[in-house]
Amino acid sequence: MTNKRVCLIGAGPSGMSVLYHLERLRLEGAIAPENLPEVTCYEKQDDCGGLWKYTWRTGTDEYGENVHGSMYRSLWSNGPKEALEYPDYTFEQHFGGPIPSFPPREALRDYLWGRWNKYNLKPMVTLLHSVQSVNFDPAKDKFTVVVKDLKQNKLLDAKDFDFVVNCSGHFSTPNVPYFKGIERFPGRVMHTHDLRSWREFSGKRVLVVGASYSAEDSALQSIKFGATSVVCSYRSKPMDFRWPDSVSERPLVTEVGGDDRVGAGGWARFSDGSMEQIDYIILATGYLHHYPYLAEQLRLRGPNLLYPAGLYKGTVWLAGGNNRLLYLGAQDQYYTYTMFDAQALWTVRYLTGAIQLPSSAEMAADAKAWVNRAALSKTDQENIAFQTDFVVDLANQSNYGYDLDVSKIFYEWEDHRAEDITTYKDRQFGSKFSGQQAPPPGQPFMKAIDDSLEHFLASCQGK
Ligand code: FAD
Ligand code: NA7
Repeated sequence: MTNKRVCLIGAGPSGMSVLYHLERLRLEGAIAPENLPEVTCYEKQDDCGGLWKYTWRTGTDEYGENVHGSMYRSLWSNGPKEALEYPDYTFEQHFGGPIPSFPPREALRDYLWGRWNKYNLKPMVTLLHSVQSVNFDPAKDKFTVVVKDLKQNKLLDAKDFDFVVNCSGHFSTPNVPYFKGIERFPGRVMHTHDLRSWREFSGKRVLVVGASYSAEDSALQSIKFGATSVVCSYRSKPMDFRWPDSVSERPLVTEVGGDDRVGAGGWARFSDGSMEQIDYIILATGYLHHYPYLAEQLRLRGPNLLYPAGLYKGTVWLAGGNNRLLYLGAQDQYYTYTMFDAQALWTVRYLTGAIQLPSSAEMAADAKAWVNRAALSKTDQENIAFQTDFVVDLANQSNYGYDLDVSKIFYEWEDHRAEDITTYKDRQFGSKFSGQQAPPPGQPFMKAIDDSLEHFLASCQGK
């Protein structure tokens, strides 16, 4: 009997956690050789890191692939680092001392790499290879996967796999709604997926559509970089933060328009009948679950939810009944790195035969119970409690070895956000795993412009 063959798609935090636990357990001798799967990890970018690998590109890349990156310059962690810290690799271990609770993107990326380098994971990733199609062949009882070698511009021969682990992320294909008149709006219209720099908003009046994390950050970053005003337009409910005077909220935009003369501005009308003069439109309207390479019957669809339907343990794709397609990181996210990590260890235990699946009926009932509970979760507090239970359940099932519940940190973070949305990233938390209390940042978030690791570390030391 040959060992199971696994196709792992994507080398972001989720995919790398699968490689991490597999290699860790292999080195610990915890997996019998006959249970060790043969994993091939395909990553379409030229390096590991997923969204944390910044790219200046937008649209399509040099190989004609859709650009994966949705992160922009000047992105600081939106949650405290203490809420995403790996228990077996703390920030203190990585940086050799305390750092503030809200680091910029480069510092988080550096931290991720520190953990990946512990087991020299990069050579295990086949970079610049984009998965083009995944089909399940019932006759062979295998997945058939076609991959494109981007550098050679060549489709490789189809390969058979017993399992597919999809870690391709779901904050990469923008959800782009239409608003009446938008095709004649005289200013720039962009989705946050394509945002890279905030400098162009200096001196401008900005309309932000959306009322979630991207909308919040777009409003603050625009102001930070000199926008004169920001109007945020919500579909369901306002963010209702204590905004600076230059930021306001309106109900849903119903129409936009403007004057075609060069240099003239535009306007937006809202469902309460009010109007605003605007120069730019930022669509902070979220992302689509978009897996065009997966066969129809394997594709997860729908909105961004804490528990997408049809996934046992939020991971095993139930439709079709072969239970050998897994999705990691497909949830909406309060917990991030540690949630992916618990999911990854659960996945590794399943792939190596240490976790056995219950009957189809039991799996469907379990998934449905989570879906039903998620539907009843409305407030941030309830959502955090929900995801905590989800993560802890996965960790318990997979013998994770640490208590991943950091709900208290998230509750406190929500309180800070409600107190003052402009200063919550300047607050400090204590680490559950190192015991270390974070120092204040070198500069307040609303003043910090240089997002480089060097500058961040220098400003920490300057404190
Ligand atoms: P991703 O990071 O998206 O990685 C998926 C990988 O799959 C990519 O490398 C991609 O190239 C690859 N891939 C996709 N399709 C294919 C294919 N067909 N073939 C081969 N490879 C493929 N989280 C936080 O914890 N803190 C934050 O401050 C934070 N800020 C965020 C800001 C923005 C703007 C966005 C969009 C997200 C943010 N997140 C944040 C959440 C983020 O989703 C997670 O931190 C994390 O990156 C998800 O990891 P992942 O591995 O599941 O997916
Ligand atoms: P989210 O959290 O999925 O939020 C999307 C927002 O966009 C949400 O407020 C939606 O309103 C709004 N939306 C979606 N469609 C429309 C239309 N048609 N009209 C108006 N508003 C709309 O995405 P984010 O980009 O904010 O965050 C994703 C990740 O990136 C997150 O994990 C962060 O870490 C960064 P709704 O409330 O559904 O009515």
